[in-house]
Amino acid sequence: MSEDLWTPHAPVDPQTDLPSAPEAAEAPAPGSVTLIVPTFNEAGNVAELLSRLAAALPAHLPCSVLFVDDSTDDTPAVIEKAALECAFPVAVLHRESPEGGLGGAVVEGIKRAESEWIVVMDADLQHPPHLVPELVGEGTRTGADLVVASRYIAGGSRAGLAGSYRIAVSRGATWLTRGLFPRALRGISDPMSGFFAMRRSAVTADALRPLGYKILLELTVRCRPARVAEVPFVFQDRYSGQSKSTAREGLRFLTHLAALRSATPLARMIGFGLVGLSGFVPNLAALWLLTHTGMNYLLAEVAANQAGVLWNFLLIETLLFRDRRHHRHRADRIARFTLLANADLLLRIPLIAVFVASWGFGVLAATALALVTTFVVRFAATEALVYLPRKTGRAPTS
Ligand SMILES: Nc1nc2c(ncn2[C@@H]2O[C@H](COP(=O)(O)OP(=O)(O)O)[C@@H](O)[C@H]2O)c(=O)[nH]1
Ligand SMILES: [Mg+2]
Repeated sequence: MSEDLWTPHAPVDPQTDLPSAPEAAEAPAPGSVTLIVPTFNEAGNVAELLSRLAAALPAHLPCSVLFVDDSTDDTPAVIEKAALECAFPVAVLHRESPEGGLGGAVVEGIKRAESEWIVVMDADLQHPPHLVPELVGEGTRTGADLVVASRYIAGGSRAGLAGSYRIAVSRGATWLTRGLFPRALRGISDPMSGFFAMRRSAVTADALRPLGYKILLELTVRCRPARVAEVPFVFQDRYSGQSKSTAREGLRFLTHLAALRSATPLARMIGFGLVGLSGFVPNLAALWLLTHTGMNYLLAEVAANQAGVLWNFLLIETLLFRDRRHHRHRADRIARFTLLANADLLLRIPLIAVFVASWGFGVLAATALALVTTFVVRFAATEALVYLPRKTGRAPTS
């Protein structure tokens, strides 16, 4: 990662060419602002963005712009050139390895911001720059920790969202997200928005595990800002270049949702159960395939069970334990997970025998209780033996 220091540009009075006196602030005075702009190959947009920001930012709002850049083109050089014309400080943080994509870039920016407010906006002018002072002003006036620019309240619109397919996807994603996080997203009509202002003091940067585009969702669910406000905005057309969002980004979004939703042990256990249920499908499919190729049905049972185990492993790794994979090598995790899954079968039979013989349960009740017991034990054992940090604290080398 390479980092340029702030490019120092003191505000200048265009009449006298001397540093300008700050305008008389209206009460209450807004705090300082760091504008964080993630960029990925936006060379055609950054100069226009800076010029529109220069026109929009009032002199009494101390503002600096930090581009967090993962570009493979000359965007950083274009920013540096355009910054020479700006009356506010502009910096570029170029990342050699774009971890976490857009969300990761924003978190990198947040970690460096020391101002009272952070404003996050896209570089392609789909987020109108003239709204920056309004977002911060609304937060200052209402005492909110987070002010979201929303397309879904009166006065807002998603005009610039190209095509009915993208509108439908955006609407569906919004419904799904609000349904999954009704409490965390109370008062936020547009959790998919990438344009918002947040008080730096309300962000716990170390708690953030961003993945892909939905950084506002990450911030609201993990940091739980106490007070939230919204300002309507009209989503504009892209000024230049093309959207970087792909179908893969959609998959990342679903993974991100699962990771956020399974942050508590209870939610993780429910997810673990659902994944386990879904494992019946590959298990039965493999059984059908193997018996049709002439394999003995008992051998086929054992082999097909492994297909279910592998399916479960891949899903829980991606959806439930994404942040905890680095404590052990993948082969180590697979071996432990498979052992636990197979031990589950072995444990269940003697347990059923105990429930029937010693506790006087009927066979069905004993089987149901054994299933629940081994499920809970397997979940706890998976957490403890596969995904908890190792006692020695040694991380695997690769
Ligand atoms: N730093 C960084 N910025 C990104 C990345 N992907 C997209 N962006 C930026 O995030 C903003 C929104 O991306 P865009 O492609 O316009 O998404 P869309 O508005 O959903 O079509 C733009 O400023 C992009 O340059 C990334 O991987 N890293
Ligand atoms: Mg865009």
